[in-house]
Amino acid sequence: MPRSGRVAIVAVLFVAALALSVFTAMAFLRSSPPTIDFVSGHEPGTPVDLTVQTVGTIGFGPHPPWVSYLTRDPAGDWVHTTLWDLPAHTLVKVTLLQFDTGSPLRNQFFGRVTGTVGGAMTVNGKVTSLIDSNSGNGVGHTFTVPSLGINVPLYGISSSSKNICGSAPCATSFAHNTVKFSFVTPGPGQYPWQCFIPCGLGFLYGNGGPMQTIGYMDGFLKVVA
Ligand SMILES: [Cu+2]
Repeated sequence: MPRSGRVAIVAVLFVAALALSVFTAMAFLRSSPPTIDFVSGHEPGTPVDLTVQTVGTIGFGPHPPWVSYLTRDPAGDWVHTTLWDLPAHTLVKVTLLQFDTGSPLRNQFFGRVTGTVGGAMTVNGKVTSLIDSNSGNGVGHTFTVPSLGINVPLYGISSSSKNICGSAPCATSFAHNTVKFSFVTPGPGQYPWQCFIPCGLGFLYGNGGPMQTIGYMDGFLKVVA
């Protein structure tokens, strides 16, 4: 091959590599999940209704097999995100639809409900403040805001359920547990929240992948004045 031909091939490969790098960088920058706005139009003194779901497999996006949270926006659409703008000093009434199976906790501490109004939650309508994960279906995920002392263990569905949801968003016709609790937002600030069950299957000790990725098992309460 003449020298000019080789130079042309190297040049083409270089441009292709450069384009791929730029594309990858842009894809990374674009990948931050959206923030759901619960502040605009909020009447001071009234509670905010927050509905989220936990799923065993998200089923779409860059990591279809990963576990994830999803959030229902004020228009009623499910959005793949864990970022919420919330008004300060406001009661947040959470409905959490848990579509995933569970397992015994490695740390029983996370079986206790803390930091919610009344230190309790309801699971399918029954008031409780503790899940003994060594009996029944175990715990699938937690909703935990460490800086606010909030922890809510999410009771798993039976692994022998016939209608386990395989791809999000999951309709309530699939096997699920309905968990309800309330908490009061603090003053303005960014408060990280996450699941504390090592639910990242296939990662070291279950703590990688979705456990470290905002939009899946981590998020932020963006509390604004
Ligand atoms: Cu989890």
